[in-house]
Amino acid sequence: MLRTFLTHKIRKQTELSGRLWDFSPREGDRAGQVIKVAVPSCWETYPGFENYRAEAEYTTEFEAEGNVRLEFKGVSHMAWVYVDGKEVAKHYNAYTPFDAVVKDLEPGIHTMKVVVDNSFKEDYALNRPNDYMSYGGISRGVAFEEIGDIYLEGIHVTPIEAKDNGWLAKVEIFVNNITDEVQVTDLEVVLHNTGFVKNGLSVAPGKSVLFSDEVFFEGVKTWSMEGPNLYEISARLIKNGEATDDLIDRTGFRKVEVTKDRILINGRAIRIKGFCRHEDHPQYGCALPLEAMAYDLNLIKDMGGNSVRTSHYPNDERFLDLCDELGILVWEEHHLRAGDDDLCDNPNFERQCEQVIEEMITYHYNHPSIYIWGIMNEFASDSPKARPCYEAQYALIRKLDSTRPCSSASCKFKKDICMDLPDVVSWNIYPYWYEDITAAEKIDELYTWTRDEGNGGDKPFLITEIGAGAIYGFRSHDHDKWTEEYQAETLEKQLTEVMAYTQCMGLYIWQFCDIRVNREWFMNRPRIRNNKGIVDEFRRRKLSYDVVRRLFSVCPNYWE
Ligand code: ADA
Repeated sequence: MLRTFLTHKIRKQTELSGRLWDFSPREGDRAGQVIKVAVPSCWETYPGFENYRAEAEYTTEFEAEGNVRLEFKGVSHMAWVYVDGKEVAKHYNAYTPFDAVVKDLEPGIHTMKVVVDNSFKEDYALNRPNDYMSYGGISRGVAFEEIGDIYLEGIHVTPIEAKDNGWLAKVEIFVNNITDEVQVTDLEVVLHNTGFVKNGLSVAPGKSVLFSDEVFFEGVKTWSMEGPNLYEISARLIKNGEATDDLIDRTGFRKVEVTKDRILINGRAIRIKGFCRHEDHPQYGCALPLEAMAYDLNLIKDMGGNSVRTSHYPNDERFLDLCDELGILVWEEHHLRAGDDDLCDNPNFERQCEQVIEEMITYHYNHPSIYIWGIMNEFASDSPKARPCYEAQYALIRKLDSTRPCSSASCKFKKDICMDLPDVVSWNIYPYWYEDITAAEKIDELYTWTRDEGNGGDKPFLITEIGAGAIYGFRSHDHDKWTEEYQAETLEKQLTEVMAYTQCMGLYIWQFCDIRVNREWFMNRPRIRNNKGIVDEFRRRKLSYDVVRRLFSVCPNYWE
């Protein structure tokens, strides 16, 4: 399953992932050889391809006829899709879904080939050697769907207000008419106890909005961390009394607001006890199966965590589904980790950042767990050249979603010139690790500067990274850096000091688990890993696990 729930009961969807495909590298000693591999997967997990960075081909067959919609949840990093030898889609960026419609297929067996490239080049401005591993492969689910002349493309539900016995929400239904003529259809929508029908809607050729209105949903309960109530919304197209297509999505009703210095969910000021997490696992690369994702979230919950930051890219939708179900808040961010302002000279840079933002918000809009959108982690927020990128990207987010705040995790400290732009001020700090300073001093210095000189006003103030490294199993009485003892003691000090600073609305630990990094990052990265995980890459608990658990567990989810 591509999600944790069924998205169609009428439209026939067939999953192409969850089976073996043919894989063939295009370069190196093995160029042209074919091996059978499971999809989804990363090729770095196939023997002999641990460091393969080039193009490769994945091929499979499927039986269909008529109009077919292909859906890819994520191909890392660039994808070209061919059906029966003809290019039908081309997509940049590993971490967002994309689709393609192929019309009028003859009945029978068809071939699908996906050419995948994870190389580093100027064309892929956001895919660079980095402090995490950028894997290659069809790393998330794939399906094909049989569709008619018009099909439901998306549903957005925007909760507006809780009423006595339910919620008022805006509902938007998006439809795609793949013919050259106007089509007429009836629409039926159901959520919980509320259903409505619109007859005789006319749909112009191309993509359009079929319905947009405010609807009162009677009897629905509010979504919260403690009560993650979720509801399926089902839309159906009806012609001559028969359902021709359907789409089911899931949402939760809750309100996110930013007050002077806090973020409120349903009117209560949230206190973030979070973890930054990369999609990374020694056995699966970034293509974690559902059970491995659920295991990570169980560990996070066990430690008393209430939030995940999807550093540094949009995550698999099934992970977001699980967060919705478990009441875990999500900071989701587009794909970028650090870089100098000369990246702005790359003509692809801004366009690709905006493309990821657009796809992330369009596809992930209904997840109640996402409470904030992030952009450009540790980019050049100290540079006048980069400032227009921040302005443009915040403007785009606000245009696409006016209900959630936005922010950017900065490490530029007193040189930052973009603090006036976000809704929330966010800092990545490493006291006792990269900097010989206490966490209390560092946070106070930043808080005072943000308000007095940094133009940050009195917005909510958040620590988006704090942590220290430790090699699993490296114990020593000298308590030096890289020992589990040093990490545990450092986390104890960092968390205690930051959590005592009540002006700060919370923190994200860097990071949940140890991760593989690109081999170019070997310096300061023993084992070619970023070792700041509270658990190691196999999810074995370091000494700091119990420290975090002790401190997070007694800290409430809200400021009150
Ligand atoms: C930064 C960055 C992370 C990671 C971290 C570290 O804050 O955002 O991706 O590289 O530093 O471990 O140094």
